[in-house]
Amino acid sequence: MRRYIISILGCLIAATCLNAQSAAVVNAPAPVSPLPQPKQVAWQQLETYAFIHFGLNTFGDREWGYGDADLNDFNPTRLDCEQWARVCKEAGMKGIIITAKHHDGFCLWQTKYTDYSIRNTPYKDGKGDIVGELSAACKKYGLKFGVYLSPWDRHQAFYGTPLYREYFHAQLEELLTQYGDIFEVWFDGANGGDGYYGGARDTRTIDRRTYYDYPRAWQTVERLQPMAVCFSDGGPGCRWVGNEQGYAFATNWSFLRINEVYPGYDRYKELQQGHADGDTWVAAECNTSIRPGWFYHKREDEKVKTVDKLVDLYYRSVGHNGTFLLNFPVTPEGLIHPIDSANAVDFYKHVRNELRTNLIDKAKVKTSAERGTDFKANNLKDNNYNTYWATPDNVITASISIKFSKREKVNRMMLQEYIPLGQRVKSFTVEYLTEKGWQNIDAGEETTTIGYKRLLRFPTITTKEMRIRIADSRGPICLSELGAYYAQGGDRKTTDDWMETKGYDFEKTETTESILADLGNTKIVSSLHYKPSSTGIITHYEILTGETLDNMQTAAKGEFSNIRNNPIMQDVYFTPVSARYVMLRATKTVIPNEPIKYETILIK
Ligand code: FUL
Ligand code: CA
Repeated sequence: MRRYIISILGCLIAATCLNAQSAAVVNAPAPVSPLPQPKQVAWQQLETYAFIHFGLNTFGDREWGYGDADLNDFNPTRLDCEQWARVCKEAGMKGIIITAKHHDGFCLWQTKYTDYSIRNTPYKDGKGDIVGELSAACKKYGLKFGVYLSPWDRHQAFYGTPLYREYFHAQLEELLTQYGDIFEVWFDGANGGDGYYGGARDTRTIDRRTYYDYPRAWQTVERLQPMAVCFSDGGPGCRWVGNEQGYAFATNWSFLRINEVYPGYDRYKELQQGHADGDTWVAAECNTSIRPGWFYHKREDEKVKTVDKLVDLYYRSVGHNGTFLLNFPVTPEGLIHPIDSANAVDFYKHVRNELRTNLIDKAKVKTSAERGTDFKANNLKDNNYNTYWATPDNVITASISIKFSKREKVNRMMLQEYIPLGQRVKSFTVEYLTEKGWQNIDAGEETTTIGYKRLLRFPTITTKEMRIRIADSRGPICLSELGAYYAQGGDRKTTDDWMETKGYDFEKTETTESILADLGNTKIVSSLHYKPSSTGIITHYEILTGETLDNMQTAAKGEFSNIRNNPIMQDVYFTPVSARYVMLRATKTVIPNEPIKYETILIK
């Protein structure tokens, strides 16, 4: 009994000491939900990583294979996954995600579940395994590794039945157990309906919300690769940014109203800025290809994104609180094309040069309010993301003053919130001191959210003093790091998309499903180029040509693959023919029976 009392007393004394100690320490601000999981924070800190699109499509010159391509076509002669890894590393990419299986159903690994795989191709006499080869190359170069497994499968006869669901889950298990650590699993939302389907050649629609049983896939990932994040339109790990051009909006919340979003979500444009009132943390991943298409097409060798364009996208993805997923379409030889690698490596050099010298390092930083000991203003400039400046409870507006030791030129800024405690800032301004007093910088976009990282570009200012004013926040402000830089020659650049060369002049007659071009007289015609508008988008087409209107012949017909998500110029080349009239006819549109529209039509 006595011993019992003593030990209770001991506990009480220990507890009191603990309390006394923590009273001296200022508590961290309470988290403001939704909160990221630690693995989501680690994923966001990767900032830039690469995509590889490669498969039978590469050999068929297609964006979306129908699922019937001949396996003998797959024979890269110089394939070298280490070349891919080296290029990505030098381009500053922290990992690589590969299309293990795209919509055509062709598998780049030795799967046990289908014959439609690398095992039955001439590549390495059927002994190759490109998922394995790339995972080894990534390990060697210190890159993370991820897989894209297309839920839609245009090859399998049983696509659309419960059996296919089992197939999909079994393949997922293979990919998660045989190739080491995986950092991201990509579940695409596309389903265009028609396909080969084991020879049936029909159209199959599934219920995008329920058919694949995604919750089961997410549990499998959690169980087998607990550090991996799952990508889809609605996460749960990270979300599509709602466009395939590689940028997020300036205002970008890392939240979604999770029950509303599903793969193939109709209101996908909302994903560009997230849901400010969302209940779940699902940050944006900005994906784009270094070329117009995702797979390699020789005709796009002239259309590789320029260094300026890539740098611009970096500021609008990583600098808009997202990650940047940059795709390399590997060539039929099996290599990243030299134009692509040169531009990507140069892109990284440019970004590093622009943000090389942080003028904050030598500046004096003071804040209007401070929480205390562990949350001082100096935490904003210690190059450590895990230390942060915070305001006291209930203080949701504040200013940060930055004094340089001399007048400095500045045209870039960086702000980072400490996201493990939530995304908070709703509105801020950046000012600089001039002879006439304080003036706003001209960021050219709204300065609202910050999130994990916000980068601003503005015309060069010269000043001794700057000031950041946080005007509104969802709770006490918690900022990790600040940056101010002078990028040489770096006044804000806008990049125009490349100019298309001109086609023939024509007079047009439009109906709801066709556009008839009259070239005025007979010409040799060999291609039609179509850029869709935002509505009335054609997915399946027929092109007819003729010298007279009563004798029009089909010159080409087919599908504009992936046009809804990637509304780029569609190029159709056909056997040259002499014609005065050329007709583009829609046999199917994204929204059935919607009158067709277009942004550009060129006939050459
Ligand atoms: C899209 C797919 O349909 C494209 O082919 C590509 O893989 C892209 C990354 O995602 O939705
Ligand atoms: Ca810090």
